[in-house]
Amino acid sequence: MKELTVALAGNPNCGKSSLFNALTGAHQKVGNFPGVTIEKYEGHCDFGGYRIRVVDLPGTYSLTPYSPEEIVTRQYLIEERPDVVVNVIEGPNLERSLLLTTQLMEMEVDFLVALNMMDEVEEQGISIETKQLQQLLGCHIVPTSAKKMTGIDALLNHIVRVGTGKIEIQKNKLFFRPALEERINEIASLVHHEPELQGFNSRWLAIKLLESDKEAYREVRQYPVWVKVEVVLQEAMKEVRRQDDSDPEELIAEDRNAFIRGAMKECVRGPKERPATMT
Ligand code: GDP
Ligand code: K
Repeated sequence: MKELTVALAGNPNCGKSSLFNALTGAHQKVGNFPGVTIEKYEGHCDFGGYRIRVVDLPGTYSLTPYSPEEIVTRQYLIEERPDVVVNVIEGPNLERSLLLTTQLMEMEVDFLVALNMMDEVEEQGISIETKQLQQLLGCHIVPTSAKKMTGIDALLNHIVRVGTGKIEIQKNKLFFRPALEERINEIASLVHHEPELQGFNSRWLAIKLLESDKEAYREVRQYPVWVKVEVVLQEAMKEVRRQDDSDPEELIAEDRNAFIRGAMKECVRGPKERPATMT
């Protein structure tokens, strides 16, 4: 049987384990991620002629390299390259969830969104324009409830279609303000031509360097291209300090948040206000 590898990524308490259980049932085992004591849950199920191997990544809000959970998740995505990443999102907490989503967009992984806790979304009278949100994120969105066990087959169906290339992923880019874009492009084209860095998405690496991401620094510093990259980074820092009294890292975070707020404004209504309770 042909195999597909799927990784579940999402915030803590988004319902990842519940969804993992719903997808893999009794076919599970637990181990550890290499070098750390974080448990690695793996399981599988057969669907549509494929054996789908599911890995439950640790819960994270972001992909900066500052907590073991974030490091493990990021390394897994870069090194293991699963066929499909399922970004599990907490429907009632969409805004907070989208920070991780923007970072998956930046990594340009093949992902789709499981919009989980749809039962709660309905209960709270929240309406989410999934079509519109799909357009903005450039990925498919499958509404699920791991609690009510709804949307599970639709999710499996999408996993197979994305994993086998039957659904094209748009891979929308998240664009930053022009001054940053210019620097991102400069750095990306430098690292793109460094043979030792071919395994990385150069735009992503450029964004990380501008964010002063220490893992990205450690990676790029090893190679001759660093001399040129460092010059651009220093110019960028100086320029941003002079013009905005800020640093690139902060502006990147601001632009990401602006994208998220825009998406919320366009796609989400509610929750419905409940009648005030008499006291
Ligand atoms: P994880 O930390 O992402 O693995 O999240 P869990 O699977 O442990 O779920 C966190 C909490 O959310 C638990 O209390 C689950 O029962 C609950 N939960 C998970 N999925 C859903 C869902 O679709 N709807 C509702 N209402 N609750 C859910
Ligand atoms: K949990």
